[in-house]
Amino acid sequence: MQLLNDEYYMRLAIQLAAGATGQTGINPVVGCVLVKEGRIIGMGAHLKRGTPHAEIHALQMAGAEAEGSTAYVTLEPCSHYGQTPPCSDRLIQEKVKRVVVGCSDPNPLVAGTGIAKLRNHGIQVDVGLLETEARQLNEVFNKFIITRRPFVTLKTASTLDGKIASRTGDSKWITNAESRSYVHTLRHRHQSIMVGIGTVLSDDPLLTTRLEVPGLHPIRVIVDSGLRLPLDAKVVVDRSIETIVLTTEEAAATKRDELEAAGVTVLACGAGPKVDLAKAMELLGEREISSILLEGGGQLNGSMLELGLIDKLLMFFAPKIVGGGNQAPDNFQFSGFESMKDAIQLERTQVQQFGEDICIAGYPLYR
Ligand code: AOF
Ligand code: ZN
Repeated sequence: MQLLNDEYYMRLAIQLAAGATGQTGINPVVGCVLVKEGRIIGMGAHLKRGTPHAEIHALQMAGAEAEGSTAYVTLEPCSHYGQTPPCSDRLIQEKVKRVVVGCSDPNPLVAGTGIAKLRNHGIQVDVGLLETEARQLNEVFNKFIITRRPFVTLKTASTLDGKIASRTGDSKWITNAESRSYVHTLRHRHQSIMVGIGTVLSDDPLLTTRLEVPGLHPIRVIVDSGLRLPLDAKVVVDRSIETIVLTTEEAAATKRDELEAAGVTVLACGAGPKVDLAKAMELLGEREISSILLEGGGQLNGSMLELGLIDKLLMFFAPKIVGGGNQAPDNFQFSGFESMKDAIQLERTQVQQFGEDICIAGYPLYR
């Protein structure tokens, strides 16, 4: 049983924010709970970029009751004019008495100025309640707002011996139905999904979100140095969401024109012969893609890891062993390290089970 205290309301605000993960684009998810005299008088979450912030929804619900209340907000109230006016001004205007903040806003346009403004108007501001949880909600936003580069989450699905197919190429299915449906939730939560051309040629996937209830489709990003993408591939023919092909400046202009005529966006990343993946991150960032779910094959996974472009790993393991040596592809293909001490280490690891499958999450530490 949870105690009725500051933490109780902040947890509620965190839940409200978390529920909107995946639908705010490059904006953070934020939750707000307004409390007065032992009662919740307003609740809100930021639901979509360009629409009101969490605090505004909560204040709207509270109406005149907001005067003298306490606001629990997962993120520092903003102080700038973006697509919407500053929340700190509105909290001051509505005469809120105290504001409890989960974590400060890393956006250079805010970065402490929202908190300072509230304090300058005599509002008590307590910062850092459930800070780790509040910050974790926005790991994508926290990176993007500073670097303008997408946060990349690698998802793999392999046998316990790290194989993503048998030696004959069979891969249906490795993980169980529960794991696979969670992957569709992950697709909903990411702005884009990235695979290599090898995956498209061998599986002809659709790469959309298929769940029990409708979800959002991620923008499809295909890494295809030689523009081998067939015009009749599902990712070209299906128009439910944009498809972006990452290629190089030396790719054949005629194929490029054909793909563009079919509605595909083609981006040249470097001179070639291989796609410059770091440049690709820059170009996707410029298009306001802040999150990528990487579902690559071993080659793309290996290259992305080697370049230090993966921010988080979610590795699903089915409790089976298929063997096959070099003929059966691995999770990662790259030249690797001579010494174990140089291996890429994950930190903040977590384990989750999906039936008999195991998912290991962690953040790679690059030296
Ligand atoms: C808040 N509450 O619910 C959110 C905040 O273009 P705008 O007006 O939507 O502003 C976006 C910025 O505002 C975003 O980058 C982040 O710094 C902050 N988001 N702030 O007080 C909210 N979503
Ligand atoms: Zn705001």
